[in-house]
Amino acid sequence: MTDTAPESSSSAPTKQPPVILCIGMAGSGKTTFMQRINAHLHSQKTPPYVLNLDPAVGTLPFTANIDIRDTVNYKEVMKQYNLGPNGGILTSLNLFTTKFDQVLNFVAKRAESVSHILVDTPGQIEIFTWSASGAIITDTLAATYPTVIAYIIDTPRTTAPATFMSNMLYACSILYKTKLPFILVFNKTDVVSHDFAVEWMTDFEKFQDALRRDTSYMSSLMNSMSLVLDEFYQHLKVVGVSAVTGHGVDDFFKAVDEAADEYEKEYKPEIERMIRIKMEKEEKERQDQLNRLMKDVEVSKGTEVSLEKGDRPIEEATWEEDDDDEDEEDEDEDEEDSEDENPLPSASRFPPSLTQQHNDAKFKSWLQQANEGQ
Ligand SMILES: Nc1nc2c(ncn2[C@@H]2O[C@H](COP(=O)(O)OP(=O)(O)O)[C@@H](O)[C@H]2O)c(=O)[nH]1
Ligand SMILES: [Mg+2]
Repeated sequence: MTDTAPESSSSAPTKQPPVILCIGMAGSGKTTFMQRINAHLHSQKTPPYVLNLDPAVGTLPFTANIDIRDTVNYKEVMKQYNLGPNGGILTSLNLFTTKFDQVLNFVAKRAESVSHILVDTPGQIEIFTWSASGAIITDTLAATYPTVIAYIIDTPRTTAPATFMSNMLYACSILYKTKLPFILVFNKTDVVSHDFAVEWMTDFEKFQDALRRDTSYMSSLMNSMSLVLDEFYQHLKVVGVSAVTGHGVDDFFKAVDEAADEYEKEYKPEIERMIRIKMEKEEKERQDQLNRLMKDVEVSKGTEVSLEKGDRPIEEATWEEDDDDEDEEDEDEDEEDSEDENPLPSASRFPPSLTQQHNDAKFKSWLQQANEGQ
C-alpha cells in the first residue's frame, strides 16, 4: 500500500456537506429556526442548500432551493383524495418521496459548493417521523451525507416536568429510530432560559425533586420512566437558542460540526455495514438462482430442462387431472375418439410427448384442409 492510496472504497473523496434535519412538535419554531440558521450561513458567506418538506406552510420566511409546494399542491391533494389536513400532508409527502431520487440529483450537483443542507419538515412531527416517506427521505440522505437531527423544543412550553419528560421520550424514540447524531435545540430562550432543562438532564436528583413537586397524575409513571432517560442523555448534544434573536446559533453550529464528526466515525461505518449486508444477501440470492439453473441444465444434459416441483416433475403435478392413473399408455386410445374433431394441440407439455407430436402433425394437416376448404 502506498500512502496515497484511498483509505476507504468510497468514490467521493471530497467532504460532503452535513444535512441538518429540523424536526420538532408543531409550533416549536422549526421554520423560524431554519430562517435563522439560513441567514447566519449567508452572513458567513457559506450559503446552504435549502429543502422545504412542509406542503402546508403558508409563506416561507426563507428561499428554498427545493420546495415540496412546487411539486404537490396540498389543498388539491386533500380535495382529490377526500382527505383531512393531516392525510393531505402525508399524501403530499408520499407523492413527493416518489420523486426523491431526482431531488437527490439536484442536491448532489450543488453539494460541493454548499456548506450545509438544511431540511424543514412538516408542522406535525409524526407525519415525518413515523411515516414510510419520512424514513425513506432520512435514510437516503443519511446514506450519502453526514446527517444530523436537530430536535427543536419549545422551551417555554416544556417547563413542567411531565411535559419535559414526554418531549424527551419522544426525542428518545426518534433517536433510536433514526440512529443518527442528535442535537436537542432548546428554542425560544429569549422567553425562558433552558438552564432548568440542562440541570434536569445532568442532575438526576434535581429532576426527581421537580417531579415530587409536580402532583399531576402522571408523576409516578414519570418517576420510573425518568430512569430510562438517563442513558439516553449520554447520546445527546444540548444547545439553547433563540430563533428570533439569534442567540446560541454559534453553539448550535459547533454542535453540528461535532455531530458530523460523530457521523463519520460511528454512524457511517454502521450504515456502510448495513448496505454491505444487504448487497451480500442480494448477491447470494442471485448466486443461488444461478446455481439452481446450472444444476437443471446439467441434469438435463443440455437437452431438456426438467421443472421440478417437489420430487415430481411439474408437468405431472400440474396436469395429472387430464390423465387417469395409467399414464402414457391410454394416450393412444384418446386418438380414436378425437378423429373428427379439431385436434387442437394442448401445448401443455415440454418437451412434447410422442402422442403430442403426432397430434401436432394432425392439427397441421387439419388446419391445411380447413384453409383449402374455404
Ligand atoms: N419568542 C420566540 N418565538 C419564537 C421563536 N421561534 C419561533 N417562535 C414563534 O413560534 C411560532 C411557531 O414558529 P414556527 O417557526 O412556525 O414553528 P414550526 O411549526 O415548528 O415551523 C411562531 O409564532 C414564531 O414566531 C423564538 O426563538 N422566540
Ligand atoms: Mg414550520
